[in-house]
Amino acid sequence: MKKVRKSILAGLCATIFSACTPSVHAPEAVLPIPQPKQVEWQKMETYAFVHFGLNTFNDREWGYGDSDPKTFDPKRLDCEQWVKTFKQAGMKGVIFTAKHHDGFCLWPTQLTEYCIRNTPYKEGKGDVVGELAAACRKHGLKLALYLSPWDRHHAEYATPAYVDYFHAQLRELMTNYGEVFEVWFDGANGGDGWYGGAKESRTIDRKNYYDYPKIYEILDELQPQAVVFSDGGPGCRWVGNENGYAGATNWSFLRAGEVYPGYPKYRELQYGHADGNQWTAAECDVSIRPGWFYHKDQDDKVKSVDHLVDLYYRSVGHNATLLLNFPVNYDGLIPAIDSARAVQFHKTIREQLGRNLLRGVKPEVTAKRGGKFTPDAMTDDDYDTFWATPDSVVSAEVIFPLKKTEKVNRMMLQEYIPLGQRVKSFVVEYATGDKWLPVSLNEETTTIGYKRLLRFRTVETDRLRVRFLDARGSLTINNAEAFYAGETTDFKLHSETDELKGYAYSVVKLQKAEAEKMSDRNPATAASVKDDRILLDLGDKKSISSLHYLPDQSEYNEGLIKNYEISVGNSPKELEVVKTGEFSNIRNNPILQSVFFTPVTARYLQLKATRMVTDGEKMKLAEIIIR
Ligand code: FUL
Repeated sequence: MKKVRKSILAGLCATIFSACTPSVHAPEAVLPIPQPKQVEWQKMETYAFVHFGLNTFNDREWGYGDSDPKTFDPKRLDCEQWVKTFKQAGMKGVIFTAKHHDGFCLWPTQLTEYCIRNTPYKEGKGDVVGELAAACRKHGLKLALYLSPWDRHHAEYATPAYVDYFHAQLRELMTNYGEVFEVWFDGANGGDGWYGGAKESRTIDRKNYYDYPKIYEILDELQPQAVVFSDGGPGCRWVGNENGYAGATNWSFLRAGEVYPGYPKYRELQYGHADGNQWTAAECDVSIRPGWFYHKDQDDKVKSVDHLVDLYYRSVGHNATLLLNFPVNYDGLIPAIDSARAVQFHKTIREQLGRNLLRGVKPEVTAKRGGKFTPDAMTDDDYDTFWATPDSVVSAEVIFPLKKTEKVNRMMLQEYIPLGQRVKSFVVEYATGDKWLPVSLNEETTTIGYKRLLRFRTVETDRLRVRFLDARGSLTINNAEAFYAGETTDFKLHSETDELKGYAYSVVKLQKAEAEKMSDRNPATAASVKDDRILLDLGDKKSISSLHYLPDQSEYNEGLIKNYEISVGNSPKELEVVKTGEFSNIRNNPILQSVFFTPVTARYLQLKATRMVTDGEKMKLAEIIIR
């Protein structure tokens, strides 16, 4: 009802305004942009993975391609049990291993005998893909399929004949089970296998062997709505780890053609390519147990609810999707403990993010485009309305006045990605008295994308402020929400002792005895620095994303840095600034100061004091930690 009235009103206003004011043009897209199917895919947010097959019955993670099909004998297989679990766990779909690397097909394929037709399951009449597809249809869950390009069973693997087989197999699978939302091509390939009894190691040209252009043609013909997963997409990309999280900085772009299965710099996939020209958002795959397939000895290693909740914030809340794997056991069921954890995980997220403190509030902004791109669009419930700044205005502030003073420790922001991902840097603050202070986070606030969730130390306030500092184009923010999640255990700000762990370094041009005072993990000793900067040498290139600075802790807190500039590089002569800013409130509260920046790989880091709290004073550093 609300929506109908709103759209009639909007229509009326549009007619009246267009009669008397020049119409406000919509922001231009900032390339690359997603295809509509990629937007729909990202809106799914969480979906399940199922690894099940001969491996399950042979206690293997990577079958060699020689396990006997007769061992596949799930006595109580029930795809509806799986699907009901996923529904209760808030999942929007399921991706199933129709064929894993061992080459065994869980549907009655006509193309190989190494398939379910030759198993005791339903006396060879079973079809797990078909049964799962039916259960999904019945309960309203989307289906997707994993088809391993690497096939350790097939005698002709590594020759052109296998590629023809693989394409025909894809065609068969994509024809018989209705629409799929994604097709999963795993990156593992090559190496040893059974290969029809040859038992040897075979290598392939990882970039060209499978003829991906042909594969895309097949999929465009048979499943045009499906998003294609592989290490480098093109539909969606691997996130570069199997732990279930994306970088806090996460661009939904890749440089087209650069990433392929086996890409050596795969850790970049956590962050995307900021200068990429192809929209390929990240998918975080992780198993609820240590292994992807079921192993009895992992029954006591199911991830805790806190762990899953933490991963949700670092996947969905980091502009990616969460693909959570359930190893089905040899009965053919998801074990009770796994489903209980998954359902509780979903319940916990719903509770934490249940009461949106920004719903319906009127945001105050420093830049307006006008027309329907009003600030109120950020706090309505409509995905497709958004606040926009005028063309070329890439920074602006938004104040969200709450209805009353509230405890707050979560914030959610969304950009309207159909027009591109834009925001490069932002800050979240809360009002206390007449001051604005930054909220305490444990990660950098750079990108937003489809969705960014922030967890921070609880504040009590009646106003929140987001300062958008930089973007690739005008701002297009369609949603802002804030919550009090309770005092939870999924999120721990690094404690002081955690913070004390970091890379070893030496300090260039500083006496060793003095330098040690800032790395001795003893807050009572502080290094005096004559210059306005220090250069730390990590000895080797390291992936770094934060600097932690404990100011002098002596009675009068000497040598406090007020404004800083951090630069990094691989030679002392070529340093690039990665972050500038101020250590807010350091005079009154000289606690550990943490600066997070976009992760970079570098050997040197320079901290420069561009302003001291007391002019003319030299820096004194109790501890400097680099992570
Ligand atoms: C990996 C595979 O090699 C694993 O067996 C599993 O399927 C996982 C999801 O992807 O690369």
